[in-house]
Amino acid sequence: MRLNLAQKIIKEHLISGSMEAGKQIEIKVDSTLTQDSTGTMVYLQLEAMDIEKVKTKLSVAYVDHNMLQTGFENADDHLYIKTVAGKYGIHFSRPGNGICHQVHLERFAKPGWTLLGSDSHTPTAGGIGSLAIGAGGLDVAAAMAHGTYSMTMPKVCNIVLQGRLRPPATAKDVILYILGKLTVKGGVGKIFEYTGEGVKTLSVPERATITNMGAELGATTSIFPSDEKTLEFLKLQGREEDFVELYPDEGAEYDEVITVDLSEIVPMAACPHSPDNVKPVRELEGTKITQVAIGSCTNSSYKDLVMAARILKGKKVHPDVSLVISPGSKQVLTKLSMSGALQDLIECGARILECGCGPCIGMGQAPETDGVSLRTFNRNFEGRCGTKSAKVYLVSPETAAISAVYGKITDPSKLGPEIFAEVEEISYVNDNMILKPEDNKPEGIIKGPNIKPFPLNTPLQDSLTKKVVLKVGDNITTDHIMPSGAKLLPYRSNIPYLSEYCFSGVDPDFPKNCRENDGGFIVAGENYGQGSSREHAALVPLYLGIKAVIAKSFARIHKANLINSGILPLVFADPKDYNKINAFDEIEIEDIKEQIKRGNKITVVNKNRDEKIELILDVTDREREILLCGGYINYLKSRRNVCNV
Ligand code: MIC
Ligand code: SF4
Repeated sequence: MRLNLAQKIIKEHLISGSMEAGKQIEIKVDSTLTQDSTGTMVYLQLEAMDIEKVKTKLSVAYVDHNMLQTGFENADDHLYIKTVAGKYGIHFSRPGNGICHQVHLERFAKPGWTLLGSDSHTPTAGGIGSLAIGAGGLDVAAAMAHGTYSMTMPKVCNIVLQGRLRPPATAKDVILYILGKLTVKGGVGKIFEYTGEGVKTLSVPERATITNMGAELGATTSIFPSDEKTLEFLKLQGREEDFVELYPDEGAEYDEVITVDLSEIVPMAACPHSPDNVKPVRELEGTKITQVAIGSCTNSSYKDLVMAARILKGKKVHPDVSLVISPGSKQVLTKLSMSGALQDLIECGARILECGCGPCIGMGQAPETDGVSLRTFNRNFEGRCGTKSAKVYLVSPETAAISAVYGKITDPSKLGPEIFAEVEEISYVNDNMILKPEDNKPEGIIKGPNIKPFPLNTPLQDSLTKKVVLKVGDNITTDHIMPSGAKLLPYRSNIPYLSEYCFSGVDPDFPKNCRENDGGFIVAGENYGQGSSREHAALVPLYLGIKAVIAKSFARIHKANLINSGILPLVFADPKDYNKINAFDEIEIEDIKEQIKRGNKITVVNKNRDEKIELILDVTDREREILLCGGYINYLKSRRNVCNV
């Protein structure tokens, strides 16, 4: 059989199952990454798994999200992660070293390897030919403990790139264009595999911009072949020995084929408040802006920032605009200073932030009331920037930089050709902020007072009668469920504290209603839980007593997080039945264990209408077991009796 690239890598790592779309498979995990805002939970869970050392070939713990240290909380988290990394044989990337995905691409990611990360943008490493998947914390902890990961075999969709980009169009515009076509749920259950003549014209960081935002499509991952461009990137990073050439087999088959002509791509922007609300920049020209933010794991490579510097050189940031720049890695920042580009950025009036996620996750730089912010990031959900009334547009660094000068959205097409001369790849290497396990020998694991135990569910009851404590519409994000930002991120290790803010932007009474009704059910529309991998969006509802979410459909990582937490992800057999349940209706699920054991059909009764509704529990046999046990940790306990939580 002629295999595509995704199938080739999966085949090489397959432990059990068959590579048929929709079937359960278990694969070997070569490497993992965590970041601090999901990492504390991951490591608490890893500790509960009672292992000596990680079973992966490489695991890296990054600190890049919770970088503001306004109190002891974030610093406590950093210290906990550092000590736990030392104990289990995990590399520790210190605060200041950069954003996990950018640093991983530069220093660690390898073509042909599997990577599981507790962050939804882990597929960034698909730009170098890794099969890189974002997952919930428990799955990543389990991958470190056992070296394996179970998932549903996705469909593989081929995106054939033809032609070459015509400046000022960029890789960011390509993925925005694809998002506009396929929408934020267009990738659910799929891997996007890029092929075609156009691939050769894109550098590894450009490819990584595209695979990074595959997360916004809802895809399991996205991947590029490993070719001469990959070799060039690895060589400049002193990692030539990590190179292997990887292509799909000649005549490989795909479940779907989409063709994109790079030469037709023009500068694009995702308008408020969704990454798929895409328009050509020229249609938005003249929109007044108040903030420009350049950076994030999508667009903070050396080339991205050099392009911004070239455009801003000798100019002045518009008086009505605040321009902030957060470089993706310490290597990028150092190289910018060596090449003089940093000087151009500082001179024009840019505010240089430290290397990290920063404004992308609302860690500072929240815009003013009704502000309009142009960002090179990947998500523009309402309120994510820290200001609910702000409007966020997602664009390329080129569009962002020129707009910062004019104070309004500006099409970069007016820039002269000299701006678009070739930019050399990042050739600078410095790992002195990466602590190797052999150099990190803590005396013990240090847990400050902010670090609280994670909540555990109880095995499923025989029947459940609960009120619908919340009814929401389509595309609810994990930012809606468990908001982040500078005020809440410091409490990612403190579920009781976070629970007071669950759904705070949607229904501030949600925690109270859960408490007064002894938990309950949530009813939702399509694509519930899109966005981040944060399992807090499941752990906090678990803590508040949520037993099931009944939705028209779910986003992949969030569905896995609900199952791992022992919360039932139920889907309406007929989406129209969404209208048959109102907030505060009482729903009864009788003989639930028996129903789950029998198959995937679950019948519930809306007691307020005395009406039966058919639901589907679309899970694998393993997931069925996990739900019956009341979540993954209980499942592990029941199987191996090794957990000491
Ligand atoms: C995000 O971009 O939303 C985050 C913050 O990186 C999340 C992880 C988190 O919530 O900590 C993600 O994308 O998974
Ligand atoms: Fe960090 Fe933003 Fe990337 Fe998430 S999307 S990893 S917050 S830079």
